[in-house]
Amino acid sequence: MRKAAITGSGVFTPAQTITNDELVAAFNAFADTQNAAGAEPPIPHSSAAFITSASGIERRYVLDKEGVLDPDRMYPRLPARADDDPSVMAEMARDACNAALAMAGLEACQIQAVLCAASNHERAYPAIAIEIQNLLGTTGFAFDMNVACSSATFGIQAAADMIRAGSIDRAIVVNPEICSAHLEWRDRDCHFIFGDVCTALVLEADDLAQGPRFTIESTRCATQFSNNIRNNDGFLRRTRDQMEDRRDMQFMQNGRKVFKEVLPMVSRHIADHLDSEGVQPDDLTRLWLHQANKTMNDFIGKKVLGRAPTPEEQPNILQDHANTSSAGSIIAFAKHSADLAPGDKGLICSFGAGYSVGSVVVTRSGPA
Ligand code: CO8
Repeated sequence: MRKAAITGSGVFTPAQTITNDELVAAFNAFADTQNAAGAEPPIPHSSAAFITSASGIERRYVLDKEGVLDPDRMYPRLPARADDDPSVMAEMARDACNAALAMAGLEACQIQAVLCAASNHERAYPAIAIEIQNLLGTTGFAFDMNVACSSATFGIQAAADMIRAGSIDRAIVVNPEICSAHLEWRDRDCHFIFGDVCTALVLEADDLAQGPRFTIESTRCATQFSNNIRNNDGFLRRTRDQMEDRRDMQFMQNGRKVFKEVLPMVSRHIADHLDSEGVQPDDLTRLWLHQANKTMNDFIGKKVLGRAPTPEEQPNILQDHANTSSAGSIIAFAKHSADLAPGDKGLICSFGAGYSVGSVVVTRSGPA
């Protein structure tokens, strides 16, 4: 069967960053105001030391720092776009896609499908992906898809399947994540978790690609229902009697349960995937894991390899980006894959809400 390969990657990062200290100062100012006004129960202070030790996150990129850090607002300010202007997500995507196309040495008109795979979409229709198609000048078709944090790997499987089946030769899978707009920055339990970013991958039929590439050997996706990561926002919102700011319309999670339940699911998923492909854990030069929590990644890496992975074998980027939902494992891949030699194998794996888990086994191929 025809194979697909990843021939280009691109990352768009917003210009502004928020450190843990800045974030905690804003949160504590908010808590002090609420407590002075008689908040019941009182809101405890957040702590930068807790954030770093519980998650490994040190800072995050955001589209609008000022709105998030304003204790009277604690929400990004992103001005509305006119109907004829590109959406924020499509603009982020254009930058990431152009970088991926340049790396692949392709023109946009050679791409026949754009999959915008992300946790949230700026509008329901006419699809962010079709807007991206229009901005870039790609041909064929485009569509949006959402599998929360696993959107990118599920998108890779969908695009690779189309290439393997022969319906297209080339696709872009793009993951614009504006997590700052869907995070409750006033919730101490999760206010530190997310950041904004966009990643893009160019996928091509392996037999058409000339340059260095990552041949996709195999993909595997799985879902298993859980309520532990949830948001209830959606098009029925204005039909509800209670219209004001409802906490459940933002990101909600039971982080401890997620931690406990997702770890065995992901470790087992990766082990089964490698086993069915006849790949030994020691055959892997690199693991590009979802970037939610450093302890979680340490655990999964150890379970998969049977020993603690080195930072080179399993690079983390969450200290600089925080959790960027579907984009996390792709940032790790984009930033830490250029040094692999022909024949080296690696595994991209994402996991999150659903629960969902997606894994992609790749081999570095083409010229050195
Ligand atoms: N500062 C100081 N102390 C704190 C803070 C804080 N900010 N927050 C909690 N604490 C305290 C608690 O009060 C508690 O105190 P005590 O022991 O006295 O009761 C103590 O710290 C421990 O609290 P937790 O049990 O909540 O802390 P954990 O050790 O579990 O760490 C984490 C919290 C870091 C959230 C951890 O549970 C975690 O990372 N879990 C996994 C989360 C995960 O992977 N989620 C994936 C979600 S992402 C996804 O799927 C995509 C969704 C779509 C994206 C949408 C965009 C917004």
